[in-house]
Amino acid sequence: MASKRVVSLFLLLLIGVQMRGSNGLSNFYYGMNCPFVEMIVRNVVNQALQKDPTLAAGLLRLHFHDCFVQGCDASILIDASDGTAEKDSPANGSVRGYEVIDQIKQLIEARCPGTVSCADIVALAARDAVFWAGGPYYGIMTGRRDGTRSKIEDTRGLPPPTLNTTDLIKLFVNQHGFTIPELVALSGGHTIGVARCSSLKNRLDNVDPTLEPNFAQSLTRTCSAGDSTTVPFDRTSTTFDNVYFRALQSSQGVLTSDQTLYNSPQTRMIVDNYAMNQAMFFFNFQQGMLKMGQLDLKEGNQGEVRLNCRKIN
Ligand code: HEM
Ligand SMILES: *[C@@H]1O[C@H](CO)[C@@H](O)[C@H](O)[C@H]1NC(C)=O
Ligand SMILES: CC(=O)N[C@H]1CO[C@H](CO)[C@@H](O)[C@@H]1O
Repeated sequence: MASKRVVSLFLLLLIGVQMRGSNGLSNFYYGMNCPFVEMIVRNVVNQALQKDPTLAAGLLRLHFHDCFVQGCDASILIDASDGTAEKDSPANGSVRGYEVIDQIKQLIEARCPGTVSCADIVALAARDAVFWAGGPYYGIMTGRRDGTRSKIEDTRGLPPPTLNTTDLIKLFVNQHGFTIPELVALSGGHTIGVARCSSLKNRLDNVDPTLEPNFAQSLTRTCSAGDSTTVPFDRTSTTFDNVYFRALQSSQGVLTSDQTLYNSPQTRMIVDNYAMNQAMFFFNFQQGMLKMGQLDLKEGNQGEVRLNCRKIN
């Protein structure tokens, strides 16, 4: 049995090396023409996070927002002088980490010009950020192409914080093909980072009965300082762990879309499982991230490899 598994693992690896999937991704995509790409990304991410550990959350969210709008094509990085790009949407307010991506891109362009897409850099940086914060490490395929469209109106596809489980399932499962355990695990991305009070206002104006009363009071006190005040998603907001799910169990989820996962019959048991078993959370998070990193990729030679991540060539 064991040897059979080893053989099939080996075969899978071989296939991965030699074939590009139908979506154009492969392992070792840059193996010949930019072999140091993963090392460069890791070094810059590690340095940036050593200076500012809260940026791990920024880099993870950047990848999520990129992939959910027009696929993983780095469209979120585009600057528009007239304020009509994806990043100008209120839904993108507070997205962070753009400078880290710029820095990585610069170093990579110096070594292998015009070779590595910004979309791949975003995916690799998110992976390394999760690992740096204590989360799982997973190998990802590369070969994404950068998009040439970035429009504020496309951000409709991003979930607002007020969604309930029914609507989250519509978006993640019906629309994007994730499983329900993957939806819950990906929401666990909120194990790192913060939300601005504007994102949880809906729960404080008329206090949401699914909020633990003392926690509600403390949020109200914090948020009296203004809409842009931030609150951590859980009490270990720079560590990637399963404390987020324990917070949900004690009605201390920050967003409506967080707490709903514990309060709905379709997802409650999954939250309980992840709260008890961090390895199970990590495994499903990793599966979810692999899927997310391959959403709606450009086919064949569509798109481009952007030279400056903020500008279409
Ligand atoms: C399930 C639906 C989701 C909703 C409704 C949602 C919504 C939000 C909102 C409202 C914020 C706070 C923004 C602010 O107030 O500044 C936020 C932050 C964040 N989200 Fe999500 N999100 C979702 C899924 C995800 C997924 C799938 C990931 C990644 C796997 C993710 C990663 C993050 C991270 C890391 C932060 C913190 C960012 C920081 O500290 O700068 N979210 N999310
Ligand atoms: C979820 O929210 C939608 C509106 O956004 C509402 O129509 C639906 O009834 C809600 N579902 C549950 C189970 O509360
Ligand atoms: C990073 C960035 O450009 N964020 C923008 C997101 O949208 C808000 C509201 O439109 C802008 O004020 C931010 O500058």
